Parts: sequence; structure tokens; C-alpha cells
Amino acid sequence: MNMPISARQQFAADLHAALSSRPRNISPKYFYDEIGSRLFEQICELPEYYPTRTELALLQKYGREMAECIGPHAQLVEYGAGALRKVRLLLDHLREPEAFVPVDISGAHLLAASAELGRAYPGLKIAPLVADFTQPHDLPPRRESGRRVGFFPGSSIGNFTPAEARDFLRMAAQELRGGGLLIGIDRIKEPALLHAAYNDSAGVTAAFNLNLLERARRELGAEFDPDGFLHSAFYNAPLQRIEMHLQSRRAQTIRIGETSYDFAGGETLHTENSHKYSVDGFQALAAGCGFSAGPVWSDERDWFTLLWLQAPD
Ligand code: AVJ
Repeated sequence: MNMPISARQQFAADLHAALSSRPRNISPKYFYDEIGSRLFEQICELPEYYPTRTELALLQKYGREMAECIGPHAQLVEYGAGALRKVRLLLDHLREPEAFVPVDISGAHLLAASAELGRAYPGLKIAPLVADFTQPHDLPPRRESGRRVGFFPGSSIGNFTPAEARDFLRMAAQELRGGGLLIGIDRIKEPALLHAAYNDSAGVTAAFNLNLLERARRELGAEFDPDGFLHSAFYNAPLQRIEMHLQSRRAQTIRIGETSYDFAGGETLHTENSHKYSVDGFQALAAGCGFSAGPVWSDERDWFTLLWLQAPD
């Protein structure tokens, strides 16, 4: 039998693979250790980072209509649970939800957030599931009378390439059949606004990106000059995405255990994609995965949109 591999071993394996490949890239999920999660919470408060506050305002304003789409007795599944702040704005309007199932790989964080939500919603059945929602997972069985509905806020889907987004949406269409999906997307907009959102003047996004290397030092004993890398974030217009990279200021070597990795000056480790969508473009992507388009809710500036997608029967 295979031994389960620890989070640290998984990070080590993925970082070695990333540093050995060309171009070098690693999953953004490694941003979110305790320090990284705290930095992300700070990003959400930044004046330049509009997505969180724009989406929260949409949930405040239209939560009742969204709850109407979700319907009574629903089993509500949140993909990738953060602080579970946004879902409250749906729960406040839902009629007799059957259960709330937050799914996240970070077990400790998920259980703490679930316990806190439980204190605020004492009548609600909360069934946290510690799992990577991009991999096959087993949701609790649903009742005959209710539907299963997915909630995927934050434009987290933007971390996926369109091909990966399709894989996720196909999986979701199956497990949500008969129900639907409420999903947040960040809209294509003026590049200067996007650029500012990922290059804040307080340097929090830079610290968030650089924390990946700090984490490699803390957890894996990686050796390198911490001032040798810069935060780089830019809008890739043809691919409609923000890319974040860690860019080497000069020729240098990173050592992890026995292995050395050489960086040329200017060479990067690609750490994140954040894809931006038009409403039509995203609905077309989802339609290819079996969802039909329903109501959409956007702010006045069309910076962010929540969409209802009806899952197949
Ligand atoms: C959590 C993936 C939605 O892409 O905007 C914020 C992460 N990265 N600033 C995003 C992030 C840099 C965020 N998502």
C-alpha cells in the first residue's frame, strides 16, 4: 500500500519538478500556508484589489435573488472554503437548506471556519469535507426533495487555464446534476486597473508572491539570497490573464538538499495565472460542459460578475 504523502513532501516534490521544468511553473496552491493565507486576507482589504469587495457588495445586494435560484432544501457545496464569510450572505436568505458542505484541502483551516460558521448558524447542518475538489471526491448523499448547488466565489476559477476550467466544470456538472452552480468571475477590463490590483502600492501582493520562496526556506531548508528575486505581475492580453512570476534579479543558484538549480538573470518561476473573462465567453465555456446560462449579477462598472449556471438534468 502507498503511504499517504505529507503536505511538506508534496510541496518538496512539486517544487523540485517546477524548478526542473522549462518554463518553470508551480501551482498557486502553495501560496496558502498560514502566513500566505494571512497575506491573502490583507490583499482582500487593499484599495487596489477590487474583486473581494465588489463580489461582497453583489452578494449583499442580490443575495435574495441568488437564494431564489438555489431553491429550498438545497445541499450547498462551496468549492475551496476560505473564511466562509461570503456564503453567509446566501445562507441568510435560503429556505431550509439541507446541509452546507465546504470543501477544502486545508483541514485545520476548514474545520476552524466551519466551527465558527456553526456558532453563527446553529440550526444549519455543516458537513466539511477535507479534499482537493479538483480530484474525484465523495459528497454526502443528497435528499430526494432538494437539489445540490455549488458555490464557487472569488473568481478562484481564474487560477485555472481554460482547459483546466473545463475539467472542473465537467466534473461539477455531473455532481450538481439537477441543480446548479453560482460562480464568481473577474471581468476583462482596462489593463491598468488589473495591473494595479496585482501591484499594490503597499507591497502586500509582492510579499504574498515572495512568501512562496520563504516557505521553501522554512519548510524545505532551501538556500538562496532572499533579496535575489522580485515580484513580477503583468497582464498577458492575448491570454486574458494576469501572470505572477518570481523573477531572478541576477544569475544565481537555489539549493534544496543535494540539488542545485541555476537561474539566469531575469529568469522566472511562474507562480500564478488569474484569468479574466467576459460574461459571454464564460457562459460559452460552461455551455460546452453541460451548463445552461441563467441570471447574471454585475456591479455598475462591470468589473466582477456572479453567474447562475443550470446543471444538466
Ligand atoms: C484567490 C485566485 C482569486 O487571482 O485574484 C490575489 C489570488 N493573487 N492577488 C486572484 C491573488 C494575487 C486571487 N484568487
